[in-house]
Amino acid sequence: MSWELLISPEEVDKANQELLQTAEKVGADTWQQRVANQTPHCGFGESGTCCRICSMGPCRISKKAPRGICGCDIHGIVARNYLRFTAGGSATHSDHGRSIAHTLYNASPDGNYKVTDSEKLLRIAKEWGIETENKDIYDVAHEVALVGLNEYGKPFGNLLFTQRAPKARQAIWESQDILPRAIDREVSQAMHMTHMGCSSDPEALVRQSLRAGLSDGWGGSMMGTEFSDILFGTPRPIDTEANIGVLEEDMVNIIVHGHDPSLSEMIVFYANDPEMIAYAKEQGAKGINIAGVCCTSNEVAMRHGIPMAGNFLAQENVVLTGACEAIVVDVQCIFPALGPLSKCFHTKFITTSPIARIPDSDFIEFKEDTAAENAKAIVKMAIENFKNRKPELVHIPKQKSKATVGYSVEAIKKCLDGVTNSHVDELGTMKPLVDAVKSGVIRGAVAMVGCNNPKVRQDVYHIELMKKLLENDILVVVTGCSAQAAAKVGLMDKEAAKYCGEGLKRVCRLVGIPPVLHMGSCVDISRMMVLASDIAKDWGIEISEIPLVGCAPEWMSEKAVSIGNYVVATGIDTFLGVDPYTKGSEQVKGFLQSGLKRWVGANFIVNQDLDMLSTMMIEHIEEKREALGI
Ligand code: MSK
Repeated sequence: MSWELLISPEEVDKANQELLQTAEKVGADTWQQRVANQTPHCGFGESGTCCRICSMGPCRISKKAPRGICGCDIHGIVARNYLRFTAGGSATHSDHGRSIAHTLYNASPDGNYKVTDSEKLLRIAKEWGIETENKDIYDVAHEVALVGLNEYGKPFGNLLFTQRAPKARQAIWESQDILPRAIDREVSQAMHMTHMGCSSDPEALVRQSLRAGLSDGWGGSMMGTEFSDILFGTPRPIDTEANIGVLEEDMVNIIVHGHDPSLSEMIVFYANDPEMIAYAKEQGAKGINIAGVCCTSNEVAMRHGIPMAGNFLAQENVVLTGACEAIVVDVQCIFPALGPLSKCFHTKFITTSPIARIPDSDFIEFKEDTAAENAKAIVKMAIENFKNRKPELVHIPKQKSKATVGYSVEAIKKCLDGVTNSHVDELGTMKPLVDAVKSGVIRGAVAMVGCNNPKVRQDVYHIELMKKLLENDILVVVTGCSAQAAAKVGLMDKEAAKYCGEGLKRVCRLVGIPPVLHMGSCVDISRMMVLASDIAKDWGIEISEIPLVGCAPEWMSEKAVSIGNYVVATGIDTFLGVDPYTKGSEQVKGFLQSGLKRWVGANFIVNQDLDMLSTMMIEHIEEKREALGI
């Protein structure tokens, strides 16, 4: 099959090379150089067998020294490291959710943040047993936010959102003793268990990894997603463009990067302010162009159609174009390298959160009550910086693709309803999709997520796997940097349906969707959990029986490990292209890559070989079909 519509990896490499030439010209440091400096990596660190939890060490486990000074063996050390990795990710996503909950708590009709999706707000209030009759919508919002905030530290009971899962899945969590309690408690317990002199039993440590992960996916992340929808709108399909070519040579380019939409929404709003546009023109630009990087990009693309400049490993590229007036960041996945790099150009590197303080940046603290002034000041700063561009350094590679993004669960159901008229309740149903899978028109689905990692050729694993799956009539749903990888090369263009197998091609054309569905940012993997739950309920089977697998071929962050834990604990086999520092222990590897099947009906599969990954995913989906007799 020739995929001539798509931008090829060779074309991407060529564009990257051009930008690296600019880096060389200005003496800038780039991640490509730093990877070379850091290679080879430490073998102990890579296998998870270095322990620095107390100050007696660090202890490195080898044949000659099989135990740490406290006597902990290799399995305990690897499992403790794994749990700490998970806890870091769970804390990060959940704190993002907490900050959105605070924003919702402070929303007011005449304030900076308002309720946009009152339907969703009322639905969640009902779900949580909050009285709504004759109440002002903002009173309901504050009550919902407060109940959400209590989910972080409530002393008793389990997380409310876990009740969204099918009963059978909830029973598995209960019987395996991994049903999450308060969100902060699971992270705290993870840190306590891994303190010197506590747990060294790998099974107990892996079990807590699942529970801490679940408190993220069915707690903090779900809160982040749902409350963002209430505040900024539930995504609906919208057209946009992606890749570095979305930067405009004659406009003020402002890049938003990070994760929390509270910042980017305000920047987008003020960049469209006629007063600001007039000011940009006064300064010699044709207007203001906002583009996104990483998950912030997903957030504003799916709600406003803001173009996506790139994913994680493209963050330095936007500065290297020499045409970036400001890169504005909030939290997570931000290279500290942006500080010194921006100093080689005219670019303003603006940090906004006390959680992500980075040297060589301009810090403008973004607060809920001063959000409008903060956003205006940032946009103004970028505009005034336009005149400082060095024309001899400006080079924007001409690469961009069309994309349709914004497939929330609600939007997917609406699209399906549109063609089948199967509308059964206010939210629609997954039945048409289930029927397409049952009949074999679609063989199954893959949820592809996660980052870039220089251990893997950038974006190539994401893209090549997607192509193989689409040819085999397997629907691909994506989030995070995987979503941008797809959008950048053209896989979210509805025209790309022509490359799918006959069945999937028919479905895409009938429903009017691209073959790769953009479901949002990293916290929006919680949308995928709801999707899987709704499919299981509408089909009448358990989640682990659905011909569905997860895949994070280029993952790199602690958040991705937390995600992996909750996706597997939800019953979805998950394929990884990068090892989570566990290969040092046969026992831990054994739990993660097979033992979990007995506990939760799914496990991890780790394989660095691209062809094997795709073959195994397709086989897995076919095995599930066979087990269902379809
Ligand atoms: S931004 S966690 S690099 S997906 Fe969510 Fe991308 Fe990974 Fe960050």
